[in-house]
Amino acid sequence: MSIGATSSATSVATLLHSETVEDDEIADTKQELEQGLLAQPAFISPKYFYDALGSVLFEAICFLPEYYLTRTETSIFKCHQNEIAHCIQPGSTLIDLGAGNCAKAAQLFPVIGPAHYVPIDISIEHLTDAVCQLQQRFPHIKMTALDRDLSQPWTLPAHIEKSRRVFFYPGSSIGNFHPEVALAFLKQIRTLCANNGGLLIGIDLIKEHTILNSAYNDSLGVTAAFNLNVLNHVNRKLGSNFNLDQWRHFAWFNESQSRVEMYLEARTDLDICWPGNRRNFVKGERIHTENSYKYSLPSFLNLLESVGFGATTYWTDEHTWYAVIYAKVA
Ligand code: AVI
Repeated sequence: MSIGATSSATSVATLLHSETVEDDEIADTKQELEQGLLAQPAFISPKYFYDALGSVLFEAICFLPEYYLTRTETSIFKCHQNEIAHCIQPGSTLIDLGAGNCAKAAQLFPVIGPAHYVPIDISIEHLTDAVCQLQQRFPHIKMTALDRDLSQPWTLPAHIEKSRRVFFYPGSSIGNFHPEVALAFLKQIRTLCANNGGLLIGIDLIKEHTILNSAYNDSLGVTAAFNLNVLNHVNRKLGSNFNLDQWRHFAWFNESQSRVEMYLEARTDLDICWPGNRRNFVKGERIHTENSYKYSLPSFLNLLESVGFGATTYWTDEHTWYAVIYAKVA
């Protein structure tokens, strides 16, 4: 009886604590969105692309003929799987950063044979479903799903093995960080690798501008839908009154910054309101939603070296549009 009383008191305390944490998270999100919308020029963090619909739209983008990144990376993994397996010995802890539906890592399981798989993503619902299915296909691999916002400082729980950690960061997601943030991110991974780990990473390379521009302006308009959908997500989080019909998708390769920039452009003068605030946009004014940096292979290898990765092995496709790199701790 007294045990019951104690545990129910504990569970009420736990519930109240988690409700407070949730309230804090909601307040932080609102503050972050409001700050971006009131900034000059306005911006929305690309992490808000990935609500349930946004995650599905991104999966569709990966199948588009113009979006060469995914299929090129997949073909590099396929062509060079033996060499990749040679770099990553079996029995490692594979930490999948921004795992999504876990499909990319799952393709590598038979090749690199991890002992422990640790997928990390901002959207835990999406991740938990994927991990449950994966666990049935690979019952011998221990799996631990973690929710983390990789655009904020993050850590790994103490129970994740320190030795032989292999971080997996495919899809050129590093390109969505400003280079200074990318550097800090790589430094953190280097620290978490301890002394016998590594990083398997995919990066999109600088190439002809027409190819880059069409990858982010596909003819079916899926990237436009992905970009516009962020406004639905913002409306739900902030209580704002964005109407998607009043905005258009805009993306271009900014050569001087070596990045594809995505924006939402107001089709007309607009008054956007949300509880406690508002902002006017004039026709043609833009909200910046994403940067996708493109690197040269030497500059990215230098970056890896500068944060303390030693031997790097890399593989590219026949056009040198994309690179997969395995960087070992020095
Ligand atoms: C997730 N990330 C690497 C994609 C990219 O290419 O920057 C997101 C994306 N944005 C538009 N299309 C795809």
